Amino acid sequence: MIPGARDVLLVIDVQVDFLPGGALAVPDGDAVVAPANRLLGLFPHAVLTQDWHPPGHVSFATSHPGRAPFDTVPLAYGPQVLWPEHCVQGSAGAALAPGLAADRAELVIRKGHHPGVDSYSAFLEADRRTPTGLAGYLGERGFTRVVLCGLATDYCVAWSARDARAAGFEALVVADAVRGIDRDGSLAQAWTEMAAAGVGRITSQRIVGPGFHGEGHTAP
Ligand code: VGL
Ligand code: ZN
Repeated sequence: MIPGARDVLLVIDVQVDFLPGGALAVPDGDAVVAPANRLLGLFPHAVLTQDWHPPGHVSFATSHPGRAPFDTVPLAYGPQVLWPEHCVQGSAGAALAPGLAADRAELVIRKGHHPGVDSYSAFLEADRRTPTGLAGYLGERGFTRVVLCGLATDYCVAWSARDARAAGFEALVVADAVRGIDRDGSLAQAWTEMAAAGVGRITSQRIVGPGFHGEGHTAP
C-alpha cells in the first residue's frame, strides 16, 4: 500500500512504561519503535495515543486492597484486569518513548483519564459508552482507513482496531510494528477477534512511499 490522503497512521501507546524496564513492560516492546518511525515518515497524517491515568486509577491493583496485578475484578461496566501502576499523568513513565519520531503527529489523544473507567481503546472507554472523540475527529478530517501500530497488540491496539471498524473505518494492523502482553492466551485471542471484526493485517515492508512502483516491476 501507498499511504494516501484518506489514510491515517494511529500509533498506540508507545510510552516509556510499556518499554523494557517500564512499569508495565511489554516483552520486546521497544522493537516497535523503528518500524513506527518508518511509518511516521511515510504516512501523510498520523495520530498518537497516550495511556494517561490519574493517581489511584481504577485499573491499578493498588486501588483494590487484597488484589494483585493481573487479577481480574468485576466492575460496574464489566470485568477489569488490574495492572501495576503505569502511565500516571505527567510521570516519566507516561512520556512518549524518547526514540519515537512523534513530531509530525497531528493529534495526541490521551485516554484512561477518568478515575473510575479504563480505556484500552482510542475510540471508546471501557464502559463502552464514553467516546474519546477520536471517531468524530477522524471523520471530520475525511479519513477512511486507520493503520495501527504500537502497544500492546492484545489490549490497546486490538480494542482500538475493533472500535475503528465499529466506527465505520477500514482498519489494518501492522503485524511487525506491534507487540503483545500475552496474558492467558490474550494475544492469539486478540488476533482472532480482530479478524472476525474485519480488521486486516499487513507487514510494514508492504507499506511504501509514493515513488515506489514495486521491486522488479516497471512503472505503468
Ligand atoms: C495497555 C494495559 C493497561 C495498553 C494500557 O496500552 O495496551 N494495557 N493499559
Ligand atoms: Zn493503562
